[in-house]
Amino acid sequence: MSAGRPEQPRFPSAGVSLVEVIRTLASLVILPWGLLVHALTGKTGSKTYQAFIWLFCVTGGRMNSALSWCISRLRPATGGTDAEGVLGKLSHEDIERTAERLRSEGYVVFERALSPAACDRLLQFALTTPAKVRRMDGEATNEPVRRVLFDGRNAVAVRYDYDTDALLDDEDVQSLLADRSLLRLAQEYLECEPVADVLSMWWHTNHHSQPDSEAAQYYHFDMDRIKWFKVFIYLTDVGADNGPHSFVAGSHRQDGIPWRLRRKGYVRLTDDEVMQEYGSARCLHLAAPRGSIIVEDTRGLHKGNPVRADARLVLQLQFSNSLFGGYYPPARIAQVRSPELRTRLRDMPAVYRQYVRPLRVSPRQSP
Ligand SMILES: O=C(O)CCC(=O)C(=O)O
Repeated sequence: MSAGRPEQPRFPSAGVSLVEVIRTLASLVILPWGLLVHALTGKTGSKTYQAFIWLFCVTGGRMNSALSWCISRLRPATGGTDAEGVLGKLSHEDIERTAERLRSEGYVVFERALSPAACDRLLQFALTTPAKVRRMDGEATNEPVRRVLFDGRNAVAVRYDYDTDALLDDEDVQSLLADRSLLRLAQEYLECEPVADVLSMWWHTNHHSQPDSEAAQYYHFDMDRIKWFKVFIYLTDVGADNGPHSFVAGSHRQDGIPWRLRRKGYVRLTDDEVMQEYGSARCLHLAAPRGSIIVEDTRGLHKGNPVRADARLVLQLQFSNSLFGGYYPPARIAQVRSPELRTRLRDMPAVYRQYVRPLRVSPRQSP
């Protein structure tokens, strides 16, 4: 027991303090109201969002499962077919198997899935498009946002982020957003019609060798949505020294993160805390060549490792079962450049409802 800090009253059998019980009761009142407001306005208030995160922590994910069950009944997936795309030529059985693996392990790696030509083009995009310099631990929060061209020999920060609007204007990114294999996997895993909602690309550099929490280099779980998966695409080779992505296998499952850690709330965790709980065999460091894709349920504990050699460039897509949750500023598809996206916007417009789209999606041009 830590010295000097009064113990909170506890419910001995449940290992829950009185403060936690009160917070849970308040969250149980706030969340249904917030869900109704979201259904009517599309907005999630900050109190509702806090209640949502806390109820994930208290229920070990059961609340998310219950809400996901409702969503899958309201907006059932239309899938059931084969799909060819960046993950390969997948039969319906392949897709079911991959979704099952995602359910049990929380991640699946597809080595060298994206073509070298697409990696080259996306790398070129990253080298010619200004990126936001991300604030590092200990830096003032009120500094104006700085956008610079990334220079690998003279990195000024640990992390550089690209604007979603710029990414949405790139043909390769558009093709990935419209990729049939990713969309089918999303339908299968989320058990509903998915929404493509968070899109980002960033560099991690060796600007300093300490883990930086602003750059997501401490273990954490995400709780932006009710259910989702992320698609991390390595656009540079990632070896042990290039900050491989780490994931704790199975920690995305119900009670996959123990109450001891969940009761801390939405915080960053040290390697020691995570190692003590899971042991090194479950803490995976996913080094892989460029073009490799990690599909991952980031409800499980994950992080980027500090870079000790060349910088790492990652593109990340996300597919979710709802837009309820964290706020992301509106982003816009200024021009539809990818024929696949043009088709998908016509056939599955709801998948892209997070993004402002051109008023009219022109029909496919005949050659
Ligand atoms: O960079 C990584 O590998 C992890 C990134 C991450 O966890 C995040 O951006 O939330």
